[in-house]
Amino acid sequence: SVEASVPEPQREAWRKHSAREFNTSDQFEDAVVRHIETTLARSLYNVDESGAYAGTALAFRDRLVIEWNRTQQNQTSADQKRVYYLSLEFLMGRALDNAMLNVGMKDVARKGLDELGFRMEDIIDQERDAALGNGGLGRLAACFLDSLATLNYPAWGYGLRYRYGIFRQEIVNGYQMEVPDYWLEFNPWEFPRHDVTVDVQFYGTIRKYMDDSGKQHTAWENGEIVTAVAYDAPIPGYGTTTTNNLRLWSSKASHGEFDFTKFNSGEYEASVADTQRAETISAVLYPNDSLDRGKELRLKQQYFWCAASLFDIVRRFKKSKKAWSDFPNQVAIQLNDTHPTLAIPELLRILIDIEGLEWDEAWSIVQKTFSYTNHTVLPEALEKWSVPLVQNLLPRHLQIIYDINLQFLQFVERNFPKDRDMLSRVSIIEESQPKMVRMAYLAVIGSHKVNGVAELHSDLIKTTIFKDFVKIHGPDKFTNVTNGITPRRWLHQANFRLSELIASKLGGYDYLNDLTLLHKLENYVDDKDFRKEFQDIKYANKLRLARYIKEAQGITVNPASLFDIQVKRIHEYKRQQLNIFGVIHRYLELKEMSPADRKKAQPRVSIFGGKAAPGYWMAKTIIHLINQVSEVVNNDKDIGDALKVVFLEDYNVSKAEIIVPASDISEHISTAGTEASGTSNMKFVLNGGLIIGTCDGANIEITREVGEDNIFLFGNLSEDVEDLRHAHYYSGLNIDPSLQRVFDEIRNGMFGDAGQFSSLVNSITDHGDYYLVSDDFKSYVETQKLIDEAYKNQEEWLTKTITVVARMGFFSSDRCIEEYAQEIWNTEPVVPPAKPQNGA
Ligand code: F58
Repeated sequence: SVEASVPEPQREAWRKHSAREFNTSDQFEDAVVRHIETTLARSLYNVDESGAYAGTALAFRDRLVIEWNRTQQNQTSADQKRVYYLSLEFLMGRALDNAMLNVGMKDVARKGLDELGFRMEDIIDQERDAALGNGGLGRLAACFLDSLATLNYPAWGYGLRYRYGIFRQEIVNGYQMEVPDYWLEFNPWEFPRHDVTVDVQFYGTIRKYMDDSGKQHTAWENGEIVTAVAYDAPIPGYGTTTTNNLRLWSSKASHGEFDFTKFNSGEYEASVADTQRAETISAVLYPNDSLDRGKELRLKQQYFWCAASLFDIVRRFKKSKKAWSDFPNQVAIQLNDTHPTLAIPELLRILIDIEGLEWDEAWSIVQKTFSYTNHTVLPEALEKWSVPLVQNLLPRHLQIIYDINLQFLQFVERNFPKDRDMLSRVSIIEESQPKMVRMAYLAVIGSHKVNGVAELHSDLIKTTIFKDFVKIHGPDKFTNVTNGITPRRWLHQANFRLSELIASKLGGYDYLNDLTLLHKLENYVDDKDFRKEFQDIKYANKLRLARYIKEAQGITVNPASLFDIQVKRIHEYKRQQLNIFGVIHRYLELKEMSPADRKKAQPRVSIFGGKAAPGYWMAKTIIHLINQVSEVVNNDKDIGDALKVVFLEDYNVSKAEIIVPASDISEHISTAGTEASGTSNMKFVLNGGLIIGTCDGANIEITREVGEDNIFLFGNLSEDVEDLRHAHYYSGLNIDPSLQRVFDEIRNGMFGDAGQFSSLVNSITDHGDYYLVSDDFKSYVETQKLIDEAYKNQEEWLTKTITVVARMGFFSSDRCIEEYAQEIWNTEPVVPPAKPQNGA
């Protein structure tokens, strides 16, 4: 065992001096003040909130590190299969509040901070978001890390340590501007591991040679080397001591500071340029959330991260001295979308070129090790890399990909001799000009399981993009794991009062570890006191958001209005344009009413938030229109509180924690068949908000769980989408008069220079309305009317909101992780170690 390797006297000395966790507010204050005075070199007289945040974070970090070290040791001795979650994005948000709650020491810290003269909320607010992701895919990875630790699975996240996360959004004159997000100025949560490095090669040449025994070998040589340095962050589970590791790689020049030969020979600039080129690899997160642009730097990022992670995983495996055939019993690698697909040829390269395995054995290990999650069917998001690009950057990997393809196509040919077109359809190499590597096909072929992220989506991938592969590999390779969210962050942290209320009825916080226990809340749906408290909490959350809106956007909103929220990346398929057209329609109707009727109308606040990809003009136009409508409506004296429109700048995880608990209605209105799952839909409902949505993604399963009467569905179904598009093309659109009127007013300049919005309106009227806005508008507006009516009956509304919360148990990311563990990874949890007696 690990312990036996150190002599007892030394172990005794270490035990005696081993770091101790704080347990009381007094001990917490000790730790905070010590960090402020020594780590930060500040004092009582010059410490501000940022200093107090730093001291608090460092105090908690100490605690986490202790658990983290123990967890790693314990998992190593347990010698079980580990899960590696490879994701180019981890949208973590803030860490302090989460650490305090997961460790269960927030109250202790609150008391301590109070005694030191600080308010907990202000301290939490000092932290910058770790925004290393675009949207749902990155946030899902973060929820999964929380669940993996909470459920005691031995699991690591592997990603890139971007110096710049997703850009900060500023709205200037109604337009989105992007500001760089340099978030690393002070990040107490990461540990640089300058001793954990991997040299990663790019470019270079291939040499084939024969050894003395006549065996063929392939060497990849003479490339450019970039060094990957590990940065680790502890991931604490909730209610367990398990603290897992998130390892992010940072790139630097392989020769350290600069190339000294160049430096000495006077080529200062060249030596610095090399350094910077290396550092560029991990410099910035690509901010596209749906478009694959095929940039070389992106491919470099992907390989850099895959190569470093696999080297690390293989290094860890080799320490165990097990046979290679045991690799898939020790290692499960989940590919979060196709971004890490190069890990497949990379593992083959390691096994064959470096470790000397034969192809068949290596291939069997690879297939058993990998599994792949698909997050989209949108064709423009499916990754393809040009063959010449891959050839130049990764010549050996291209050969391996061709070898995989050859074997695969031979198999297909043997099994489907009659279907001649099948070969070109399923080939990893698309025969285009230039040829392209289809990464999704490579991921499917190299994995033993492929999953979609909601039932409809998992069915769709089997009948569309992977149809042939279902025939080839059989249907069992394809499965569904409906997404989920962590109830720790998205209920307990974001909506503590509601969490407390639930705990008071359910006899404690067990429900945070088994969300299905929420069903017991249905027993209280008629309980007067419970109802009152539930309603008060929603109102308080709306008040908190109203204050934030005032502070951030300068807009006054009435918290008694119906809060209607759509926050997510801005995209035509998510249809924020449908929402804003609906808002304009509402505005026009209000304008026409008599003042008396207007008074009777249900007051509403339409809240939007989300970033557009910097190069996505249509999305930016949608943001501009929302802001222009906001300007006009909010300043219209006739309208008053009847309608307010807000665009919240710079939507991110920490803002979501304020926004999500405050909705009455949230919008999840993608064109049917386009949103793979959605996860914010789950967050809103879990917090007692109802949703208006299409029959898309996880909305369908939410409906099944909460009941049709408790959700507002509208619009066309996914099976009709193709016919509708066809009809648009051949017989034109059918634009409802109410939508036509909206277009007319936009074109007449009601919201400023009409030219700004012509491309948006024309995309519907003249360019086929690909996202079916015209088809769904009427049903959307009618459904919004139903919502106004339903909201007027506050008692019934309240009953619905309580009922839906009680029925959301299915959507915990803990359930997802259990499904992945059983159906895909075949892994077991590792029981966390008991705490040592001396508290160390
Ligand atoms: C999202 N994908 C899906 N991709 O759109 C959403 O329906 C789903 O709930 C979520 O994944 C989790 O499964 C998504 O966020 C990206 O942001 C990619 C970033 C990299 C480029 C391609 C899109």
